[in-house]
Amino acid sequence: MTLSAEQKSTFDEKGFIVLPSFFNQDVMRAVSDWLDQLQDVSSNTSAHAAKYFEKSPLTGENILVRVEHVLGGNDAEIADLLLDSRTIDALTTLFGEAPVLFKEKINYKHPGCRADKLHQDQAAGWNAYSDFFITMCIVVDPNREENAALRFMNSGNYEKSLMKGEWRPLSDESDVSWADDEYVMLEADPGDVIFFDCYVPHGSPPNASNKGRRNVYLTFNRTSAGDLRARYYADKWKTYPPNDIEHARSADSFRV
Ligand SMILES: O=C(O)CCC(=O)C(=O)O
Ligand SMILES: [Fe+2]
Repeated sequence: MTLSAEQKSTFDEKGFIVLPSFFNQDVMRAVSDWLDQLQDVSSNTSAHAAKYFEKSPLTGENILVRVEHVLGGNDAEIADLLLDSRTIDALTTLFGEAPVLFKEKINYKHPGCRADKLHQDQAAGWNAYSDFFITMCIVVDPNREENAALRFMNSGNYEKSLMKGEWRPLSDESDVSWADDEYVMLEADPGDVIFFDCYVPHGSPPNASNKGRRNVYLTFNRTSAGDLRARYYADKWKTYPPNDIEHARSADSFRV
């Protein structure tokens, strides 16, 4: 999609833009069905998918919180739907050159899921790969205040570099007491998309409701930085491998 000059300057100033109804409801139904299949332990639709389970700090249950590395196997149809020419055009405008996929994940923010503490994505070890990334967040289920809608810094008042050390959140709070006037809550509907840079502070509270919400996060780098995905995942499997429901990690261990 061709972004306007105003959308581009908003992105440059604030580090994010919201594009309502970027994907239509047919596409979102297909994405929702795909996420259901990925979650189903008995189905083998995507043998390469890496699942992450954690113990809920709210309920004590072991729950799925994330699936990574989901494009590139037999998910080509979904990849075609999501990485269509509109997506590539928008990213090309925002980067100033063509994008390459760096990583992809689905956050299953099910009831009981812990907070995503306030953070910059770049702090998740990404400096080892490149100094600039843009993530496309695709909203699959309604994101509302009650089910832990994302909060983003809305003032542009952040540095385009790490504001704390690697792996450190910007706030240790699990609630969103950090989300003052400088932040905006992004309630959003299926098909809405948020493009955001790797430095803009954001996070969400625990999901204390009985309504899950799933968002897909596709992260890209500039073509000039190279094709980094295989190296990123090879490194990740060594330091933070997927697990299964019987070996759920504590919720304190989570990473971006
Ligand atoms: O889904 C969320 O609430 C936040 C996810 C996030 O920021 C991340 O995984 O980096
Ligand atoms: Fe994040």
